[in-house]
Amino acid sequence: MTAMMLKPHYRTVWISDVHLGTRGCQADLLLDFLNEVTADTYYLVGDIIDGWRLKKSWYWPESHHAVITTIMDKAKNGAKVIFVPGNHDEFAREFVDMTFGHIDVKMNDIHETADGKKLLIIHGDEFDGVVKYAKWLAYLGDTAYNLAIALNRYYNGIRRKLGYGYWSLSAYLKNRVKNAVQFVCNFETAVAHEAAKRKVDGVVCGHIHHAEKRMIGDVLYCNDGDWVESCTALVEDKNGKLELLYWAEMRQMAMTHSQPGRDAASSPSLGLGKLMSLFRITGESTGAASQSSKKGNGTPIGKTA
Ligand SMILES: [Mn+2]
Repeated sequence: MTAMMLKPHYRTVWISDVHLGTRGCQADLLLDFLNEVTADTYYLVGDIIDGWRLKKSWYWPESHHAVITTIMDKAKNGAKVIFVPGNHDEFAREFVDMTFGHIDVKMNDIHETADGKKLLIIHGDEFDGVVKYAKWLAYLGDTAYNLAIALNRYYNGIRRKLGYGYWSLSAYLKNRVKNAVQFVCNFETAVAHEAAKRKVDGVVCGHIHHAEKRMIGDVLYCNDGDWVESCTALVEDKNGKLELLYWAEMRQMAMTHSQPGRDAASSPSLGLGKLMSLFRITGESTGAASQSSKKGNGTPIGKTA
């Protein structure tokens, strides 16, 4: 618990797949993370703002806006902030090599750790096509592999011009749960392959919402996860040591205690049968049951809930 006394400071922090502008985004947890953790350099590794979803329907609560202003404040106050756009915020790819409010926009980047490791920083969506056809590409070799990456870019460019959304790997995975493990594995291999080709020591990416840090061949593969489900960040300490932080788990206790209104919402964990009997008892004692029986729809429990 002594760690709670001092706010942790890191040399570098990587976050991605925040999906601001969607209901799934865990903006409150991310704000908590940004307030509790400081760093010299922040990498925003894509899909920070969900432009696709915002185009369909506008959803922009205060907490989502606060994430942007908090990051911009950090940049203004001297932290280095580098934004590598992803497929969901690819509108920002038009501004690559420009600076906005002290935030550098880059297509990709090379980060050198304190102990001299070179890491390629990419979002990772360019490998979607490779992941889909990984088995054939393994046979066909590097030329086919490079062609697949180019085709993927071309294909999504056409889709965009026709007004379709980006082909989403995560949505694809959710519909094919059985193959999800294989697909994640294919993605990781494809990204590591690219890093090896570029002769770097490792790679940091996002995109598949699956935090990971492991060696793939000679390449250190890091995925900083997401802020929709797992709420994870990759961090580098002053010695160059890399670590994944599972913020939702680390802060779970503090967060549940700071939300007093959550007791009612968590009661379904009692089990449905128990919950229904609870409603029946309270319904009878307050006379709600007799009211609903007058309506004659016979579902007092559903109505009171
Ligand atoms: Mn993505």
